[in-house]
Amino acid sequence: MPDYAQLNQFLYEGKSKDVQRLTQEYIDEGLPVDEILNEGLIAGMSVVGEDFKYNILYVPEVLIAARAMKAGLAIIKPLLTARADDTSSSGTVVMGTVKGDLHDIGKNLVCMMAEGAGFTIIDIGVDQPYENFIATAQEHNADIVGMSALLTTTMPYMKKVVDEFDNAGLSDTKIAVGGAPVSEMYADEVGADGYGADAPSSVELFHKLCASA
Ligand code: B1M
Repeated sequence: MPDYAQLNQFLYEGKSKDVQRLTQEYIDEGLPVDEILNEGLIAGMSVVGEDFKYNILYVPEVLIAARAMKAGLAIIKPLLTARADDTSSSGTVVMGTVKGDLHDIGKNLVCMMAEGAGFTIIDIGVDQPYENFIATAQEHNADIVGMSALLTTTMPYMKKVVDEFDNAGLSDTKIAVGGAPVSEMYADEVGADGYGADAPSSVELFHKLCASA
């Protein structure tokens, strides 16, 4: 395994072009994509998160680092979304970040991996009210609705969405939740059908939820 410190550092400094170049170099060298993702990109973003927490970094720097993260993910995306068998869909998933919340890197990663696993993904983006989750799920006859929240102030909105699905008579639609402050226990508390800790486990969860539908 190479020393991913250089990639971590480029991400921390928000150097998008260097992040893209080095990510591509690692792919060309044949390094495992999940290793580049976890050790290079996600680990770099964790340091950003820590320094943000302790006011060593501020919103503008974090935004630039997030842009660099997205630049790296764009290089990896084709490898994550390439399907082994693209003839049939494993199921349809509507994914979005809840109202009031603008974080989308983790959600996007879940979308990419689920797409690679054969799911049809309808990504409705960030800051989404329950009405959009419901309307999109109905329009696409979704098997699963996945919600992301990164803020302790926005995670309670997940319960609102679950409740509104029930009120609309759509309790058959499986609801999955995730995001850094969310836990299995919280998922139970809001009445969701499952919790995804990270992108790979979310894909496993989607398979399980579709099988139990
Ligand atoms: Co913000 N931010 N941020 N931020 N930000 C956090 C979340 C924070 C923990 C930072 C900190 O203090 N250490 C903190 C929240 C504290 C809290 O709520 N208790 C915080 C704050 C406070 C804020 C603002 C309020 C700051 C301000 O304005 N003063 C503000 C809020 C804006 C808003 O949303 N209304 C804000 C803004 C921003 C930026 C815009 C600058 C930027 C987001 C850019 C973007 O997403 N396009 C940003 C970032 C980048 C972060 C951190 C540093 C990194 C998040 C990230 O992308 N991680 C974050 C620190 C942290 O999380 N430690 C932080 C990498 C990503 C791969 O991981 O998103 O956890 P994650 O996703 C994982 C899993 O959680 C899971 O799978 C993913 C892949 O493994 N997952 C799911 C995620 N969603 C899922 C959905 C599923 C399943 C699994 O559905 C089924």
